[in-house]
Parts: sequence; structure tokens; C-alpha cells
Amino acid sequence: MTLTDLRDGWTLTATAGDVPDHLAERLRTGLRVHVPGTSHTHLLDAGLIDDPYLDDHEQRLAWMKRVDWAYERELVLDLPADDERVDLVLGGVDTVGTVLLDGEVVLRTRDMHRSYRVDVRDRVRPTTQRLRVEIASALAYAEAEAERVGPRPAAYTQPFNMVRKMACSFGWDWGPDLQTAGLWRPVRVERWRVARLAGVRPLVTVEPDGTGVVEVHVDVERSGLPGGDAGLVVHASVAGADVVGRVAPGATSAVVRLEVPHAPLWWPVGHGGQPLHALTVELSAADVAAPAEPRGTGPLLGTWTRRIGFRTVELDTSVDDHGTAFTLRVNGRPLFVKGANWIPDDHLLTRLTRERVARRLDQAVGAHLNLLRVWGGGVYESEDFYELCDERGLLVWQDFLLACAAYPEEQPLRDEIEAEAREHVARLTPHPSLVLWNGGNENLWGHEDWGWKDDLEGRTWGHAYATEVLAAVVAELDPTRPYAANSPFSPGFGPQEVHPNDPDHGTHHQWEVWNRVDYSVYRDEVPRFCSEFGFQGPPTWATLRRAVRDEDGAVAGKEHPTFLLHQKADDGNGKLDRGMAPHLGVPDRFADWHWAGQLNQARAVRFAVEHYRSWWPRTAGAIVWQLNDCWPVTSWAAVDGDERPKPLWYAMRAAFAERVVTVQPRDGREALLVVNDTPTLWKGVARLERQRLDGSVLASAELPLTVGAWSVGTFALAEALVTPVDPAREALVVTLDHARHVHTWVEDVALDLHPEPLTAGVTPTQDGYEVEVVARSLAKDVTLLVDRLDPGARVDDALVTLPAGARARFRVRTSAPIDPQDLLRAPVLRTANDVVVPAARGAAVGR
Ligand code: BMA
Repeated sequence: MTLTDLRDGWTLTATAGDVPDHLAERLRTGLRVHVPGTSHTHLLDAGLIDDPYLDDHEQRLAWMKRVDWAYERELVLDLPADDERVDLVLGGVDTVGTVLLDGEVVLRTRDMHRSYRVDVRDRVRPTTQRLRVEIASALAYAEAEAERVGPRPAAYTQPFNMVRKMACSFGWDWGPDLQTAGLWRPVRVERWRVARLAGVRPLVTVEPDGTGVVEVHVDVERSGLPGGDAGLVVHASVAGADVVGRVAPGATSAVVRLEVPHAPLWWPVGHGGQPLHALTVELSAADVAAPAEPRGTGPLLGTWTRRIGFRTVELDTSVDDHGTAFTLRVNGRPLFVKGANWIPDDHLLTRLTRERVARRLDQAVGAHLNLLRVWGGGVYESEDFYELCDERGLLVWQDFLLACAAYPEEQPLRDEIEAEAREHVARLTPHPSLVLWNGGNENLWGHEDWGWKDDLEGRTWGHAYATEVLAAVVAELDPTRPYAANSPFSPGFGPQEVHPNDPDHGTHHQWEVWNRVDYSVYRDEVPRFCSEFGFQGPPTWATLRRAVRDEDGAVAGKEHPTFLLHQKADDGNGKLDRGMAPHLGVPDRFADWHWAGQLNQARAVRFAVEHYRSWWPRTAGAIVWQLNDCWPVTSWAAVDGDERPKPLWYAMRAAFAERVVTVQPRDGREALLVVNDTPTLWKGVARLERQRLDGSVLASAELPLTVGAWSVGTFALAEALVTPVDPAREALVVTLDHARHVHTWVEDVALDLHPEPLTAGVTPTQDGYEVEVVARSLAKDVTLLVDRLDPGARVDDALVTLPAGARARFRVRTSAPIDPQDLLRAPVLRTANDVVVPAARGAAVGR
């Protein structure tokens, strides 16, 4: 097989649509481009448009939605031999494409989630040929489809559910509305003879005796040319085991089985190691001289290699006293899922690099996550993503790509959805990280609750995808992995019996908090598995300063149209204000509001995570909405679009730590909950003190305790510890080994916090500074917003609550020439105290 990558030599033209006058000539004559790329990256590279992520530029590019494009290049191909196939392979077309060779249509596409292969052997000419790919406006196509099959309700106004293009291409409540068009994966020519490896699907299991089993399902494509029916040999090897199988003359598939005794197990991070083994599959022609000799092979026709890992996975959805479980079991061990939802890490997908994905996944592991959920409004991610998850032990829950809408079950959509599902279920079989396929996001819930039933007037809405089509694809192609019909979803019930978002059954999305009620309401329910919950907060200041500016180039304030363009949620700022008001008040000055917004986001999520973890094993997972951003925006993300961790990231790291102590209500009063997500007993003595905020001790106790591996202990607390005399001036401080928890009885707005609770000092270090702070009175959520001084600076901790007398050290990495004294005051050094106290006094801090 020989490959020719068609990366270069393309010309891109706009062929229809309202192109702005100043670009018309350039886009008519054409830009020199290389692929992969899409409309927006091509125009950006050519300097024809401004960065769409900056300021108000997104708005100015609306014309691009209705443009049709054409890519064209020359193709010089050798004439094929009699037995030689010549295929044109397109890794991904975004989206509505027509591929022409010398003016004749060879392929039509309408699904960006699929790859395509066309046999062009009979069209190869001895002259220079022209390859052309025309891309029509996906929005226009979707509108025409909505007209043809009848509209279907969706969470946003544009009909993203009518075309198989990344749903969030059309804008989302955290994403820009930039509809790319183009060749978003590589394009190449492949020449081959006899047969090729068309698909390799290793199904990996582990027998009860510890033998790792790899059932390798091999599909071959025959050339259909002389010699194409030959007998073939498949040779597979992994971890010292190898096997040879035959594909009979004319046959197109084979299954070979590899057995690895005492296979070392692959574990999720925090549970064990991640041994990976190269699985190699070779396809050869059988040796014509010795056709019956299995090991006698002729020429090598194709090789395929991926790394696999040995592990089992099951999803326990059994019925119990509390409802219906939703517990993942890996290698037989039930685990609490510490997760975050993943969206495309750059809206302009072709810019994503392996390095950028690796940095994001390192932040996920750094926040003590063990799972990412690839959400259904994005894409099936790149090989890089899943390989890097395999290496890190980050489990992956993969949605099929349906989100927040009713989807027609009519053709051609139905076949496209099935075809893309088949492609990716097969493609992702090697990855041990992938543990769950899920039939879509908020489709069943939307149908139940969002008024769709009336709008639909009996039209199809996608029930069949969730309950039949996608389930059947997984059952056929990858029975080693569990399938969930949707998120949220109540397994085991018909649509009328139990509400899909019932917290007692299966998965739950908690969106009442954020949209309607205070975050304290998280505690009102004990979901079996919360696969979405979260709270917005603004991005870091440095990100705002780079990308969200007013006319004068200063950070755009909260009410400024540019800020609002980077705040996509319905009444987003209103919800932020109402969310922080009962806890911190709503500061007037933007710098204070920004800090309060970030702090409240972090606290809301931490509150939820501690609550959910405290209910393990009844609650078996918490997947925060959302880990990452795809551009600079105010959103639910823990890491902003410029890759900087928001305070939420530190809160997640603390709340998802292996060992956590927390005070939670049980039976009408506070109890101590000790969460031990490690393989060893947690044996220790908890020190409990009811203190005044100035540190004077009012009541104290020592509580020896032992909590088993992978479990949570609940401990009652003495009356004197949990009964404050003056709730506005007291706190309960719990210390157990390195874990600490400070509980207060009233919200910060009602707490008598000291306005200046810290003394602070700074010393230089090799790569920056160390800041040491000591609390003279309770200091809540001490944080250094170091990006204020240097956009490249990082700090090793944040949101550290210090009881009076306690100290903390922060290591700041920076190479910028800053004044170190600036690290010791607002707007860099912040606490909850400094938002609440001045607000209560009608003053403000910060700049
Ligand atoms: C859920 C998600 C996303 C959305 C988030 C925040 O609906 O599935 O669609 O971004 O809530 O509103």
C-alpha cells in the first residue's frame, strides 16, 4: 500500500453567498490553503479576518454561515496496474460536500462525523487531473431539511438537529456561533493490491482466572480486481502471545483470538497502573506455494497497531432500596466516578494539537478526576485524546452525538447517524479508557419536560436512536462495553413509568441549581449518579484582558456588549448575581464582582461534590459541567479558553482529593463525613474545635476513627461541637492528617469576618516567589489571582481557608518583572472576607 497525503496545493474559493466587498476579489480568485482546515482557519491564516474569539469579532463573521466554498487542486496519478486499486480517502468533510474528479461527481457527503473512501481507479487519467470539493452552507442545508421533514424542537434557534455537524457549531450557551466548512481531517490517495485491512476491532476481556483475551475481528476489503480473491493470512500479536488465522479465498472477515495468561490489569487513575501493550495485526497474501501452511505467507498487504489494556467494565443498574443504581465497576471494583464533562477544546477543531489535549488531560488528572464525559454536542474525539486518556487512566464516557434536541428518524439522517456510530464504535474498541457508550444528551429528558410533545405533532423525535439504533450498534460491534440510553436516563423503565431525570434512578442532571435555585439545594436530593451539574464563573482576568475588551482596549465590564457576547447563557449575569447574593452579596465594582463570581462558582461545585461523595456508594458519580472551554467566555468551565485554571479548578482538586473530610447534615444535625477513596484504611484521630473566628476555643474533641478502603465513614458529633452560641462569630474546625474542613453556621454575608484577616510576606525563589500568609482571624478562601500580574504566572494552590493562627504557603511561578509586594494585596491576594466585609460596609476593594 502506498499513501499520498494531499495536504498542499489546494485553492479555496467562495462560490456563493454574500461575501463582504473587501474580500470578494480574494475569495473569488482563491486562496492557497492546505488541509486539514476549515473556512475560518483558512481566512485567518491568510490574514483576511480578525481572530473570531476576540472582542466582538464573532458577530462580524455571520456572513460566513451562508457562503458556499470550493477547494480545488491538481492531481497527477500514475495509471494503475491491472490489479491495483486507487482510492481517494477523506478523513472528514465539514459537512455538506460534493467531491468531483475532472468535473464528475465521485462522492456526496452530509456528515462531518464520518470518513469516506472512494474507488477512483477507473477515473485515473495519464494527464493532470482536477480534484474539487464543493462545500455548501450547512445552515442552508439544515433549514431545507427542516422544511422537508418538518421542524423538530431544539434548545437553540438554528436547526442544528437537521444536519450531522457538531451541534455546538451553531452556538451554545458557552460557545460561539461560527459555522465552519471545510476538509477538517486529512485527504489522501491510497494505492493497494489484492486486499486491505478495512477494520480491526479488538474486543478485550479478562477471564476470571486472570487470562487476558483479545478477540480480534478483522474486516478486509477485496480489490475486486485480478488476484483479489486470494486466500489471506492474518497474524496478530500482543504481549508475547501471537496467533495466525486464515481468510478463505473470497471471504472478507476473520476472527482470531489471543490469550495472555496473568495479564497485568489496566486500572483507572487512583486505582492502579495503566499497562498498555502494542497489539499488531498484519494482513498478508497466503503463500501460493504452500496454501495449506498457515504460517507460510506471501507479500504483506497491511499492518495495524494500537495499544490496548486488559480490564473489564460493567455497569450495575440493579434495583435496590433507593431506586436504580448506576455504578461503574472496573476489574470488578465498584468506583465513585470523579468526572467532568468535556467539550471540544477549540471551536476551530483543526487547530487542536496532541500537546494541547495532553495539557488539558493533565489538568483533569491534576484535579483528581478519573473520568471525562465526551458530551454529545461536540465530536468523537481524535485518536490523540483517547490514547492520552489510556496513558493517564482517565476513563472516558462517550456520548453518541445527539444533544438537547429532537432528531428526525427519517432518512437520510437515520442512516448517517447509524453509519457514524458504526465507524466510531469500531474505531474506539482498542482503548481501555473507554468504558461507556451513551445514546445522547438530554434527548429523552427534553422530550419529557421541555414542551416538545405538543410541538412535535406526532413527528419522530429520536426515541429510536436512544433505545434501538445505537444500542444495537454497540451490541453488535462492541459487546464488551455497557450502553446507556441517554443522559439523564432512568434505566429499566418505559418512557411513561419513571421520569428520565428522576434522581433515584440512573443518571441525573441537576440544573435547577444555576437556573432557578440556590446551590444549597444540591443537598435536597441524593442522586444515584449526577452526570451534569455546575455553576458559571467568569474566565481569568488575563483571559478577559486579552480577549474581551471595550473600545479603549480595557477589560469590558459586566454590562458591556462585548462582555455579553462572551456570556452566552440565557440571563447569565442575572443568574450569577442571584447565585452569589445570598452567600457573598453582589459587589458593585467589576474587579470585586469578577472575584466573587469565580469564588461562588468554585464554592457551588465544591458544595455539590462533597455532598455527592458523602453519599457513596448510594451516589456513584459526580460529573461536573464542564472541564474546559472552546474560546474565551464566561462559562461553567474549570479551565478557561486560554488554558488557565479558574478558582473552580482548585476547588475540584480539593473536593475530589483521595481523602476528604466534610461536615454534612445527617438526621437533622451536623455529622463528620470521612471519604477515603484509596486502597488502604484511613486510621487517624480527628481533631475538632468549635472556635470563635479569632481562634479562641469554645469546645473541642478528639475522635479516633477508621474508615475502610474505598469507603465513607459517618461519625456523629458531640452536641457541644455543633451547637454554636453565636453563629455569626463561630466556626467548627476539623483536622484529620492533612485534611481540614472549616464549617460555619451562617453564610459569609452574615458572618462577622475580619476585613483584613491576614499578615503576608513574600520571598523570591528560583522560579518565582513564595508567599506566606498567616491568619489572625478566620480567613476564607485565600487566593492569589497571579494572572493579574503576569498572564503566564501560575500558583500551586488557591481557595485555602485558614482558621485563626493557621498559615499557608503559595508557590508562584513567574518570570515576569513584577513588584513582589503586589502579590500581597488586592486585586492579587484575595479572600472571601474582602468581598463580603466591604460590601456590607458599602465600600469596595480592588482596582
Ligand atoms: C446542559 C448541557 C449543555 C449545556 C449545559 C449548561 O444542558 O448538556 O447543553 O451547556 O447544560 O446549560
